Amino acid sequence: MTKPKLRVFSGIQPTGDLHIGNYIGALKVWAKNQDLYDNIFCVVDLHAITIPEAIKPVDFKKQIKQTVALYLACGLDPKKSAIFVQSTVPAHTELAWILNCITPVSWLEKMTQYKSKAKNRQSVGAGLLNYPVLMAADILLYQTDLVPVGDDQKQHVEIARDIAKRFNSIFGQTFRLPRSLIRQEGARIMGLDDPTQKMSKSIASQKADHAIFLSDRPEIIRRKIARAVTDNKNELLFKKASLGIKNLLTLYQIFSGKSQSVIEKLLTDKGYGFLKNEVSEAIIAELSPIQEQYQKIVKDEKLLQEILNRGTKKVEKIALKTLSDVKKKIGLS
Ligand code: AQP
Repeated sequence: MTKPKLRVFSGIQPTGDLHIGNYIGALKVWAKNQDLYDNIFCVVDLHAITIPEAIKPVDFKKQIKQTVALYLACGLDPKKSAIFVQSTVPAHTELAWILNCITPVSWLEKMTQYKSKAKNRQSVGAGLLNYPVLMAADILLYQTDLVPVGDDQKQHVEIARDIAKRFNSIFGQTFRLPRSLIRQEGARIMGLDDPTQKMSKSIASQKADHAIFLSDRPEIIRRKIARAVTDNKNELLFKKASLGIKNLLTLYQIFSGKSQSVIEKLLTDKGYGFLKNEVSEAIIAELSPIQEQYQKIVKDEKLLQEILNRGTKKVEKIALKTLSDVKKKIGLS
């Protein structure tokens, strides 16, 4: 008998144009591994409203469709992966409430992303603090084995596992314990303008040269890479390079598909200008077909809606089964 495939669940917030960090840390891994796993991919719209300024009723629907179109353009195949929007399956919020009741606030206050997003805000919504509990509900609802994410989300997968363990130990075995699936190279792509900061949508919305978006035209990509932070050492070895150069080398490795040793040989006696040119062209070569596909798919609203409806229908059954087990365990049904 063949062993059932491990279940994979992951999601991205529809908070605007996606950048190459989202692509490398999440989308590229999702698409590449589709044949290996039983895949569920979500557009996590309820997470996107944890920053209240991000709620724009008109834009939001459009951004959800654009995110789904990007999923498809990056290679997600609806025959191999269920794709749906988080808020269309109410079991996510219902389970999140139950998990909220067993999660110590002290665990949530320790989350790095909460601390950095809450910093410098006059008022912090409870949703921002509870974000990891909703993410735990997303993951646990589908009895997920693996969560492919960038390195910044590792702590949130760990807390989902801790919440599952806590629930199981109080009420008896209910949830499978999830693990993160994080790539070795490129798990944390850094900002081009500041390689001490993770490349992020929120910084990119304020700083023009911070990130490369999946929709950027070739000339914009070349300009952003040309302006990326370097140094005056001309050190092009992966182990010795400064943060900005290491980031460019990593981008080159991922987008060219070449190994580190081949890249180091190729860059012998070359300068940063040469590296930047190679990086730009490698990114353009990979993003151009994705952009072409995206332009075709995004116009087909009917197809996008059909894919989402099918995805919702498929995952709903799994979600309702888990929720029903949980309710029985705690005496709610
Ligand atoms: N810089 C990055 N390098 C590698 N992976 C990354 N991810 C995000 N930034 C990088 C991964 O992309 C997925 C998208 O997650 P999200 O939409 O929930 O956004 P996020 O993690 O909060 O990161 P963003 O897109 O940069 O948004 P903001 O500005 O809100 O922080 C996740 O798998 C994430 O790990």
